[in-house]
Amino acid sequence: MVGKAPSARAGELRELIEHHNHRYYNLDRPSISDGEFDALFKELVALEEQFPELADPASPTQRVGGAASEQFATVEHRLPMLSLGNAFSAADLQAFDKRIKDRLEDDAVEYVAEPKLDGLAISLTYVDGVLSRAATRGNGQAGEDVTQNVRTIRSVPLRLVAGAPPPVLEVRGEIYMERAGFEALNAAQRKAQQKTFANPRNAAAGSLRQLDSSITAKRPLTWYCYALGYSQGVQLPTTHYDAIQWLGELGLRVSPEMRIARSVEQCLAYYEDIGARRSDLPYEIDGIVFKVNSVAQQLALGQVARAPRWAVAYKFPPDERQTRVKAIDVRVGRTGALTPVARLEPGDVAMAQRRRIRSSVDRFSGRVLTLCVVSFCLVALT
Ligand code: 5U1
Repeated sequence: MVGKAPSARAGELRELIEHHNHRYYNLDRPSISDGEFDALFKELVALEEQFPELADPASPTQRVGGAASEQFATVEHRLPMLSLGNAFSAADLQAFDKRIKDRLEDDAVEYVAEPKLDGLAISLTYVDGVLSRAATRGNGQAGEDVTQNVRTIRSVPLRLVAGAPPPVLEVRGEIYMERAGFEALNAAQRKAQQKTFANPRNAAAGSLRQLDSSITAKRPLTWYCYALGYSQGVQLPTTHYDAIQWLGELGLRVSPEMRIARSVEQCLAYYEDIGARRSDLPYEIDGIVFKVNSVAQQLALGQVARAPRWAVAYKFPPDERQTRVKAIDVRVGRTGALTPVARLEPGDVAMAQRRRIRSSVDRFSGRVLTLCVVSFCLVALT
């Protein structure tokens, strides 16, 4: 660092580290070796130790820090975080397309298609390009402040990379765990005789909601952003597709699978294509999200209840893996309530399958309960 002022070198190192982080985590295109990256990182750590006045919470050295909290603070969303209506068949999707065209009185509608990740919705707010708040969806109006934890996720930039950042920019997306990371985490949990997670979604949720961010830092979480939230002082793109491309240029992680579909037939072809490749993707998805591309058309369509009229999640059928119910234990609670618990053969049973088993067990439970009430009445009468 010959001849350079410490503050200038620190700034340069921070930019370089964020740039290489972005190439590594978001673009999958590293241009330096791990050793070279570590050398830059170590140089910055040493510089910040030597000159404490250079401290900056947005420095890449500051991802994990602060004491464990007692609980998460509640934060209001400036704009509600909406959920999505569902489609379960091609006919549902065609009906969605028709509703949109009828309402707009316009047949010129383009869609943006992307996989629906099975994770947790998140809102990230950048103020002057610096990550200032991360909040869960909560009830859509207010969520939990998980900033400390989200800061530990390497693919979430602490500072936006390109040019002059907008004064306020909120982005929304999904935090998730890739299957490989999930398997490795469960193997480590088993080895440490700690509880394992049922699926990547549970693992992601459990990891994000740790009160001690140093635990979150060890979990293989990542994310994709899929929408803009509240913003100030910036001219936004006029299509959803361009907005997401712009977020990618700012250094945020966006899905490489996002495509424009110019007709409902193209939407259906996309759904089939991703469906066929679903098990090859490194993460779990439960459907495809289709959104009207034009922001002007989105505004004209508006929303119903808590879901926009301009977007839909076309769900995949439940995962059909087979397992055997070995036995059903009926547990009697303190109040006399009977809870049937299915004992399954070991193996990974998808969530949906578990839900179906639960509902058939619930029906069984209803019958057991009726039987017990009838027997009780008979005993009481005799
Ligand atoms: N890919 C994707 N997932 N997802 C979830 N896009 C997307 N959009 C969402 C949600 C809840 O909501 C929009 C209304 C922004």
